[in-house]
Amino acid sequence: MPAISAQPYPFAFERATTALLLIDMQRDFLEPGGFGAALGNDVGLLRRAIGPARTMLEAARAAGMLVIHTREGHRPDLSDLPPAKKRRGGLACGIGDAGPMGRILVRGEAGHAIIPELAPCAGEPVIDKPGKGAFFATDLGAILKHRGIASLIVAGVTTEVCVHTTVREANDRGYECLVLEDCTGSYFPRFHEAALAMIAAQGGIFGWVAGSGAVIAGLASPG
Ligand code: TIU
Repeated sequence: MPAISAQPYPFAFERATTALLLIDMQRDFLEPGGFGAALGNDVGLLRRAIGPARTMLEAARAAGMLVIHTREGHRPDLSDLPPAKKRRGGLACGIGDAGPMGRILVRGEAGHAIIPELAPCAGEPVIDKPGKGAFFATDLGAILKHRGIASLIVAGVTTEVCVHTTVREANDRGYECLVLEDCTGSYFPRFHEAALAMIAAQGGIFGWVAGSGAVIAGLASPG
């Protein structure tokens, strides 16, 4: 069992019972013309996570760890889109509306896809989620249970929104969560820092925080 350097104290995990969870690394959040941009954000701020996340993904695959991807989005008929979520922000071009990458946050549209750098491989579950948390209204919990997963190494965007909501959900369900500081990102750098600090504060109230290098070194160790 590797035990890696992390905040607030070393994180121990078994390869066989740990999954890498990549949250919402979608074109709609990371490329111009999608939901992130519609909300007034600079999508470039998220892109610094792509390189480290790709290296982490390749290491997890090489170690034989389960990799799970999530995508935030809605049915084409928008029947799973809460009216409150549609209304929020009063956007001229919001969820379900036509943008440069197709209808925003709608399943099957170009913008809803995971960015090519982190495209899922055959056999890697992809969870389509209508909310911010990856457990809400999805079969993620069942998949983790059937695979015997106890720990989650979490990457993706955005740190304080979908990553945080998912880690909070996972923590309440009994999972040990490690959040990767260099493989997550926010449109607001100060929110990224605060969100990571909140995970590890109070003795790891939600889990652990580490850089991907520590995890990759741990996976390479014989332990
Ligand atoms: N707006 C924002 O920061 N995030 C989202 O809307 N979704 C995710 O974080 N995936």
